[in-house]
Amino acid sequence: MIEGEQGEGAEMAEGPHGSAQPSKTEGLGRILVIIPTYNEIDSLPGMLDRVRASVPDADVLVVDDGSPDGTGDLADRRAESDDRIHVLHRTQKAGLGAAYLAGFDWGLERGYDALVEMDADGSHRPEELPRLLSALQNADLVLGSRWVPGGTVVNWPTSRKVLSRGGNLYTRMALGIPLRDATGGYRAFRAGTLRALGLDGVASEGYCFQVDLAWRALQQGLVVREVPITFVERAAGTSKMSREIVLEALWRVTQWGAAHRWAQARGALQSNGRGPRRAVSASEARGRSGQ
Ligand SMILES: Nc1nc2c(ncn2[C@@H]2O[C@H](COP(=O)(O)OP(=O)(O)OP(=O)(O)O)[C@@H](O)[C@H]2O)c(=O)[nH]1
Ligand SMILES: [Mg+2]
Repeated sequence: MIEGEQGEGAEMAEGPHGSAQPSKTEGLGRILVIIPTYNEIDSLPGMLDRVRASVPDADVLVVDDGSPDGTGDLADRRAESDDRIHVLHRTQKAGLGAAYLAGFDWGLERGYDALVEMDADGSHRPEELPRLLSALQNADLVLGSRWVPGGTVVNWPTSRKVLSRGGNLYTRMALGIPLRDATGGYRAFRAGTLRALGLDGVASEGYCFQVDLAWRALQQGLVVREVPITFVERAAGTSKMSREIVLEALWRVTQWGAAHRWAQARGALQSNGRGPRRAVSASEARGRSGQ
């Protein structure tokens, strides 16, 4: 189930993006903000400061895949002086999806109630975190969305806008879902949502990981809300986006869409076939019993 327009309007009424927002996290329980990193030494310190200032009661987990630039060591130093910051070290770069799955496991094992996905490169503004969490009060999954009214991107070249909008249009059409931004990675999940998604079966790695989780949530009938965000192009470090990541998304979304349509068509055929048979057998049964 999707709650789009209504949810967006409600969120936008709370104030302009980036303005000081009262923290609306009461009732959500313990919150964990998961930040996957690979070579983000220039961006991470500022992000940690901003997350801690924006939602002081939330814990932060940095999931570092052995960054050669020392991001993991920097995170360790921050964790030593701040009880709310934690670090999960992994030995090699294994993709965004695998890093998040490890982060989710870490958080669920420790009993967190709400888990947030956030990039380290400044694209996801920590100041918008209270709005995402506030929306989670009435949802199972909240998507920070660049492509709903009120959402925007800053400093993106036209080529990236075309790729993101095109990818989302294709995803919407292939899967038959109304989400405007299924590829974005600024999200808040309830712990129960993550448990319901069957994370053991998730093999997607890049953008596709985000589509995979949103698609699973919709198929489970969970409440998914899109909330407008201002997405800012990274100011430091280098993108890990690659042609392989785009191709993976294209391939997997096409497969899921085809499988879904096939299941729908088979279901329709079967129920067409079953309807009359059921009626016949019922009347036969009545005939046999002499009614
Ligand atoms: N732990 C881990 N983090 C990763 C990996 N790949 C990317 N990341 C992190 O995931 C976040 C998103 O990656 P980006 O390179 O910003 O990818 P993107 O946002 O799609 O691309 P840009 O818009 O060009 O920045 C960043 O915090 C990265 O450091 C990985 O293999 N392992
Ligand atoms: Mg980025």
